[in-house]
Amino acid sequence: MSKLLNLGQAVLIMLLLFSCKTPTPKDLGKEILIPQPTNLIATGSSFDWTAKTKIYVEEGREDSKGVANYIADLIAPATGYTTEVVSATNPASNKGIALVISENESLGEEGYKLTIDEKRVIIAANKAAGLFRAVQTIRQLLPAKIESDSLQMGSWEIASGTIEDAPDYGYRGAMLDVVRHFFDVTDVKRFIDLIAAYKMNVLHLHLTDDQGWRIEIKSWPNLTKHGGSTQVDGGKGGFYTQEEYTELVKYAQDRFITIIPEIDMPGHTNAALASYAELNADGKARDLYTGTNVGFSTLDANKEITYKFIDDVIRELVALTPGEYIHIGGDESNATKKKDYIKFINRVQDIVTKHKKKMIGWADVAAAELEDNSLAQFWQTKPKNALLAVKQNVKILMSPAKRAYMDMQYDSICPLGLHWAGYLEVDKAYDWNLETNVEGISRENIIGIEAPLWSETVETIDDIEYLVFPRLPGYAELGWSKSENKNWDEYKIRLGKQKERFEYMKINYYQSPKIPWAVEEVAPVVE
Ligand code: TNX
Repeated sequence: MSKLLNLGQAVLIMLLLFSCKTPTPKDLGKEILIPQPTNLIATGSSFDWTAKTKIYVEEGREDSKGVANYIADLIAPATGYTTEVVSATNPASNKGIALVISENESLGEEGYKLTIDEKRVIIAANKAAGLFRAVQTIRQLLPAKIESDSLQMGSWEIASGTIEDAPDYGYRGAMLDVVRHFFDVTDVKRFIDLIAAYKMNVLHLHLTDDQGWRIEIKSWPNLTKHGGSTQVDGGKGGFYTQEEYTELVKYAQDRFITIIPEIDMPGHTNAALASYAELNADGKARDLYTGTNVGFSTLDANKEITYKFIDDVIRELVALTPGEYIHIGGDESNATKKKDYIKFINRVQDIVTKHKKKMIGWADVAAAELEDNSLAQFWQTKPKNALLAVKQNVKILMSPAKRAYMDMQYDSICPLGLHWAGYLEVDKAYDWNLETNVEGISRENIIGIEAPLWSETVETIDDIEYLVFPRLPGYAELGWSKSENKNWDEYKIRLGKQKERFEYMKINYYQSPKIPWAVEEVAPVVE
């Protein structure tokens, strides 16, 4: 049997190697891309990625080489190709694929220019992050079966033309709650891969809450030892060692994604309060908590040990965090007196600043005196707190629960999720603009978009995928593409044509009845 398979594979590879054909006419304008790029010109032909195609990078550019290896590895299982990555003084002078850092400032941090003809694919960007985003476009220009993890019959043609593209917003993220249910390193890497495919650049990890503490803090070991030992409904919980967390940070970095860690406080702290008696106002350790209520726990704003504890936690976390932000939560501190809450947030902001990071908090933190470079994350159904933040000249991260909470059920029969902010079908999740969502919060106040996934009802990676897909590509587009180019009736057709891609990627997606699910049109093959 295995001999037979080997023979079959060998024949397939021979066919692919020796098939020599004239370029297939293809219309770049008809290709399905999410997010929609800024500018696209089609030239009616195609580039054929064959077993002989090489990827050229500029000599000494390890970052470009990393991107080249990433796409070479990504296409390997389906094509059977081992695409060679070659360093060259002038990559674009060779036939094949060239990655070029052009230092063209107008392309910004993540913009790119793709020039595709019959002989070359030239990917130019100002920074390696732009090359990586461009490679996601290339991925979507290849047939859907490129996503398969087993050998597929080619060919692997990319429609010709040019694409010039750059994101509208610099912050495009998703949040994963790894507390209510714990997700291991493998699951989080899968989540990172999925958001990377749609050009997102931030993963916010909600690492601590009432039900668990999920990041090792060496100076306070009981946080994970005891505080990490359970989860919602009493499962065994879990946590990341600092080494595992570093591995995640690196995995994300290789995909030009920044991990923003969140330590939620002063509320949502039962796991810490259960781990260390001295953190409680009455000096008594709390019991572990496996329910889903919110708003009952609080650190004591009036005890010095509280700030010593936070300083240690932030110091250790900062050492693991290359990104510029630390998220300090600050939501639903219903058990904290208002004056204590304000004092607490002000002091925690000072601690974050002392460790040379900027603070993000859920918009509730706007009750305190925020620094100009802090961020407030808008989530509530009413924008009162977010407007208070704007008054303080603080930028807003848009995550309105009614539109952007991926843990909201799609409809009343959805087997997973909550509905306190309403049901959230795919159309409602897409059909809004960041700039017009709240009166008084406009373009200049907004840093970007983040779609959170809370995990009270979410237990497995399949559950994650069901709630995240197909809403997430829409959030990615809301952050990337200019709002004047957005239109639900047009978008839903593009989304529907992702069906095969989702299936080859083995994504457990929700087959929303709002979407005209369809297979991709196969381009005519000219012999
Ligand atoms: C509100 S959003 C919360 C979370 C819950 C979520 C469930 C926010 C800042 N707090 O603690 O998990 O609702 O949707």
